[in-house]
Amino acid sequence: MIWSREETLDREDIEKIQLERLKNAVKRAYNNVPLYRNKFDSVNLKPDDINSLEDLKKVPFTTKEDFRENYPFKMFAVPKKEIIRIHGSSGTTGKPTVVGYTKKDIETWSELVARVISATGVTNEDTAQVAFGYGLFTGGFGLHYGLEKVGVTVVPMSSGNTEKQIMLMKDFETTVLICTPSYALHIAEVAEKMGIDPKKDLKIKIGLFGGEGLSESARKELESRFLMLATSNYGMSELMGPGVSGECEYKVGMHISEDHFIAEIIDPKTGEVLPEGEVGELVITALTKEALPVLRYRTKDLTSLNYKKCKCGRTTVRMNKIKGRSDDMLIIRGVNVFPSQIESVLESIEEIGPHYEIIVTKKGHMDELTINIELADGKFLETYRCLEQISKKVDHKLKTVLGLSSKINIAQPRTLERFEGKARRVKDLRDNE
Ligand code: DLL
Repeated sequence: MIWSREETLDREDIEKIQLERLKNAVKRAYNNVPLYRNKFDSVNLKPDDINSLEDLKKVPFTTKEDFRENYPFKMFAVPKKEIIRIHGSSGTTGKPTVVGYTKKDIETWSELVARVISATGVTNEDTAQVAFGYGLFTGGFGLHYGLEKVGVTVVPMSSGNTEKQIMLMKDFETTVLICTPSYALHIAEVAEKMGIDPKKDLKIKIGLFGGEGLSESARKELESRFLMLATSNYGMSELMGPGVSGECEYKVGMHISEDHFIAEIIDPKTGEVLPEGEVGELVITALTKEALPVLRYRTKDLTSLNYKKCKCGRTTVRMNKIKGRSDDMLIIRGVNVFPSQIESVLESIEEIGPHYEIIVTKKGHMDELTINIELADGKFLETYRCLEQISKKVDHKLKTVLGLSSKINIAQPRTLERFEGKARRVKDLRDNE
């Protein structure tokens, strides 16, 4: 279902709205946030110089470091008394990236999430279990308000407590599961251990998965284990949280709400804007955020854009699956390795499941790459030859793609670490040695 008329506007009409809102967003940022005033002044730019969407290219980028340096509230463009909510994303180290919302921001956020939810086919007839954490993380509350706006019956279960989660899913006849894909896979396994067959005993028909990528193998596994439509949706705290984009029932890219966000793809090295279809770093300008204006935010997420009208009737630009992050590149023995390359190799091998670990260590002066994989099915454990063949296959394919040899450890089904939120699959232990 299409929630808002704005999702189906002609390009000309979308751009008209974008330009008007962009001019306002730029003025709001320049007049109220010293960081933006300084950035504009440093390149001799005034808000009045922005007169077309093309002019956006003149605006300097905003980065995660800007948030860190302006911790906690210096990015806010409104007096503190107008802020009604604070969220934050935990960085790997130290202090969180802090974001704030006015009353209107919360309304906008709910609207954006309502669109993402409706695009998957969820309606007010549904019961949705939110298994994202409620707290500083934007996942729980973000989805919650959007679901209420659509009129869905919400079960605010939060993440964890998996057995109870499953019991309630069964008793409440939950039809929509909302969490990270990693956690959904874990829920399926725990259910089976409890003697509950997710296909028969649960009524989940739609999964709204986000906060991390949904690989095609994980999608396939979730769809067959739950008999559901598994969809991916994208967002980030700095841009509001979930609700930036989401897949419709056709699962051919995530629709971006363009009346609220302008998306660009840049070359992460040069900052140059790339044409439609090319892969690069996603840069987003938020057009309507009041509390915390964000101009040309470098998300570090690598993807490409597609402006073709979708079969669902939406005209909004779609972003393709995130191919990795520009900052998650590992340098192993001088070779640039993206975890997403390893994931796509593993995905292509049917004997192994969607859980894996990438471990980088140092032996003397040599970097070592170890990949822990898990068998999809215990039957492969039966013969040593079988295991050896799988291991050789993985090593060979990885060598072809990465140009590096790696050590492959094969674990029994259900033995690698499982996650209740976002999975942490890469462990670079070189600094610890
Ligand atoms: O993860 C917001 C969110 C919550 C989105 C729930 C969707 C559902 P952060 O914690 O700030 O915010 O992390 C943002 O997560 O830059 C991506 O790298 C990654 N990410 C989020 N959604 C997806 C997705 C939330 N669908 C960071 N596919 C982003 C791939 C995703 N990566």
